[in-house]
Amino acid sequence: MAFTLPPLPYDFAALEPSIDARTMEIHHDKHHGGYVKNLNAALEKAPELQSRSLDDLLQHLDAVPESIRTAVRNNAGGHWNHSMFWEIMSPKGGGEPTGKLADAIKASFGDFATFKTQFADAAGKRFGSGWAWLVKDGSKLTITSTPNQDTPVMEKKHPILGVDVWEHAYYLKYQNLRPAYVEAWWNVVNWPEVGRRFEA
Ligand code: MN3
Repeated sequence: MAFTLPPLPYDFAALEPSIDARTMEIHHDKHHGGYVKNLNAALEKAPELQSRSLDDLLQHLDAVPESIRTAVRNNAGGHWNHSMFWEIMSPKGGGEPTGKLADAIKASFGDFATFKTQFADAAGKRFGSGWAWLVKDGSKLTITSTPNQDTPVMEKKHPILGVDVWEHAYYLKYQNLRPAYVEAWWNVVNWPEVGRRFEA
C-alpha cells in the first residue's frame, strides 16, 4: 500500500497573513508531495517494507536496506513531519494552550512565555534546514531540534509540536528573517490539536 499525500485541512490562503498562500501551495503540493513520491519510489526496491507503518519505518531504519536507507530516512521523515505540521496549524490558531498541556508547559518551563522563548531559540539556532520540536517525554515536555527531515520519532520519542525552519517554509514572505516567520507562526498554532496529541 503506497503512502499518499494527505490533503491540506484548510485552503492554501487560510493561514494568511502569517503564512502566505503561495508558500503553502508549494510547500504542501511540491515539497510534501515530493517526499511521498520519493518514499514510495524508494520502497519499490524493498517490497517487503511496503506494508510497514511510517512510524515503524522511522523507528527501525536499520531494517531498511542500505541502498535506500538515506532515501527512506529523508522522505519518510519528511512525510511524517509535514503530516503533523499541517494539523498543528489552523486558521483559528494562536493564543495559549489550556488544560493538561498548559499545566505540563508550566511544570516543564515555568510559564508559557519562557517556553515560547526557548522554543523560538531552538528554531533560530538550528543551523541550515531542520525543525524545532516540543517532545512529550512521559509527563514532561522537552524542546529539541533536528537537522534536515530527521524527526524525534526515529528515537521513539513523541513530538507534539514542530516548526519547519527549512527556507522553503518561509523564504517567499520572510526571506532571511527566520525569527520573524517563527514569531508570526505562533498566530496559527492549533493548540487544541497539540493538546490532543499530548493527551493521546
Ligand atoms: Mn517543509
